[in-house]
Amino acid sequence: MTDVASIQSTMAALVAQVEAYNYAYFVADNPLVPDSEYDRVYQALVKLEHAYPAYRLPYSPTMRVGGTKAASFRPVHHTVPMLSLDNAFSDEEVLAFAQRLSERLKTGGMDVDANLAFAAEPKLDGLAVSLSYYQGEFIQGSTRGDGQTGEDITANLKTIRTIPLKLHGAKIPGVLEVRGEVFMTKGGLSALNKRQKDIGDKVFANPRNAAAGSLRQLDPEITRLRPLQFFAYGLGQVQNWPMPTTHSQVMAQLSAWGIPVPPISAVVQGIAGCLRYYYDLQSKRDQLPYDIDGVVYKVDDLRYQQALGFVTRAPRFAIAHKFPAEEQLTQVLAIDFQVGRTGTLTPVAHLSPVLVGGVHVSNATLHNIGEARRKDVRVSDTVIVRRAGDVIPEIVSVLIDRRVPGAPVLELPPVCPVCGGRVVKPETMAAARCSAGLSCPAQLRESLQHFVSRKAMAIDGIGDKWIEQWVEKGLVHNPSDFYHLTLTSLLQCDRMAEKSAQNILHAIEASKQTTLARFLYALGIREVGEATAKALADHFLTLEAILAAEVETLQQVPDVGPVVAEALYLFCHTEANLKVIQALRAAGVSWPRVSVDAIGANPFKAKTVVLTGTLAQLSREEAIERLQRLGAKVTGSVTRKTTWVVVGANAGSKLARATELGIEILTEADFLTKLRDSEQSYA
Ligand code: 5U1
Repeated sequence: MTDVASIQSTMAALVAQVEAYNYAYFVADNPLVPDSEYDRVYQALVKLEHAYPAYRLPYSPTMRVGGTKAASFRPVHHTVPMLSLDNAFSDEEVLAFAQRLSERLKTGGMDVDANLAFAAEPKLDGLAVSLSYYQGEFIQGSTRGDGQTGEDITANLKTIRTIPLKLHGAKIPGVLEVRGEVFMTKGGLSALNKRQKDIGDKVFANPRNAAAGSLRQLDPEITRLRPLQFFAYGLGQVQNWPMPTTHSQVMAQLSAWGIPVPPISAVVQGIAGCLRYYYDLQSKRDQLPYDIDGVVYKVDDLRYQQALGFVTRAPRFAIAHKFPAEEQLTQVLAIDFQVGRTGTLTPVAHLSPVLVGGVHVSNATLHNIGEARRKDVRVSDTVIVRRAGDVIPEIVSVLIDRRVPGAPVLELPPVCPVCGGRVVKPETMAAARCSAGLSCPAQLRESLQHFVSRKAMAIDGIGDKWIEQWVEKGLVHNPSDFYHLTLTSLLQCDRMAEKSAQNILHAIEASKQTTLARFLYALGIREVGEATAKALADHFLTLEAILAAEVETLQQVPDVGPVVAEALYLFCHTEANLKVIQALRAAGVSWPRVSVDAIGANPFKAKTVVLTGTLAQLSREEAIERLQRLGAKVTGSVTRKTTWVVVGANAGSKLARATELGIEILTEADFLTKLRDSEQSYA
């Protein structure tokens, strides 16, 4: 082989290798090699191309970067127009579509039965593009534009690594135009928005805007940094290719050549099959990594497609069955602040009612004052409201150009809107809080609801309505007052029957026997959720020990960091809280006390242990199981919170780390003695 031939063949082999790695990583989601190997091969290609630029292949993956900045986008004429789709918004409209199809086919002499096959596909919420391949090489890419003329965005499309620059496989047509959608995954969008926020740039309201904004960049270097993806949905111009007989076969062939197609497409039978596909995908919609706004049904048989033809801008053989929109425009009627259990002020926008994703929405959360100000939502604004899955409706963004001049900026109320208490907002926090504690009726109501809830004191039969009445009538000022309710006081309440009152009193009485973890959780201490309450109870064993602990001591508990420790310390050193605790205990709330003997006998309880090296007398699994039975937490890395590091043969870096941090080290013999002693007296 001549030198030139050898350079060219090495270059072609490197190109093929990098593209194979790209395909496996980006399309098949199944990486073939670690990143370091990818980088090595890629750099070898870059080096060779740098040394011999004349032999650089036009479809080399290095051509995905470094496109020059354009002054504008050139127009591109679509020889085969890029159509759009008719929409159906209900099952009835889909049935009418099917009816039209079969009538038209019958008139044309084709008698189709009710089980006509349809290709069913997700309808992605992105931007339609056309990719032109000549002899298998990607030569041009364009937007849809008005369907007849689009814009040349070749350089930008080349940066999308799932779009093959060269098709692989057999019988590739001389001319092939692939139509499809460029989109951004939900994860890609949130990562991009985080980056945008960090650099103070504008964030995108949805994946569609993000995809469109990214593709219409004059500088491909910007597009390259955007996490764009592509799925094909059909063909434009094709030359020198024996067409398969169905759309699904076309899609399978595109996939075989390396073009990404949606993995959740299916061939279904009749309209019943279409609707089943629709409802199935609708129920999985939230779990998909990308946004879809409906599904598309296409008559699968290409002869039927041909016979059905087109109306002005849409094919007769296909229809988009849209999901109920998850975003709608509406108007902000008012914004008020709701006060939560721990005093947090949450701005809530009251909206002109709209149907979003099939549900009536008239309120949306603005999360906190920081977020409301970032979005700059004002009363009278026209806003995009969004509801996805079970999530509380939220305002995505404001249509600034529709703002009424002079609409006032949202201000934090100077005092709590419920109790008039002082409102505080530390500079570093996004949320503001009412500082009045339980003397604020809103915080009191929420705290009482929390106190009686299932995972806290589990007092059955006390609904929000009763709590509201008791607070209003002054029967309950803090959780300990539940334990002083009497039949007489309960019967003063509207619509309280004697039987219900007795049931409530019975449930209150039964709740007195509880556990330390439940009691701690029920107190509603800021930052102390159910798991933290359990960890605290396991670690300290007694309430007195928790109340007496310093911030540093509290932080020895697994998963308790400085923020939780500070909040807990503050709670334990606030007079009003101590009084409530005292009153609860005086009313008879109690839990089994752990005897001092038991504490002494079980040194492993709530301790964090790391095992390192090989133990001779018991397997690692057995050691972990026995430790966990004694209430220890076994972790994989040595930190300041580790109590003991058990060292077997050939211990390595963990032993060194333990020594560095001054953590107590147990030999296997020490460990076994301690373990057996504990098991005898405790397990
Ligand atoms: N999945 C899918 N989306 N989509 C959009 N298929 C599909 N087909 C389209 C369009 C505009 O048009 C062809 C039927 C021409």
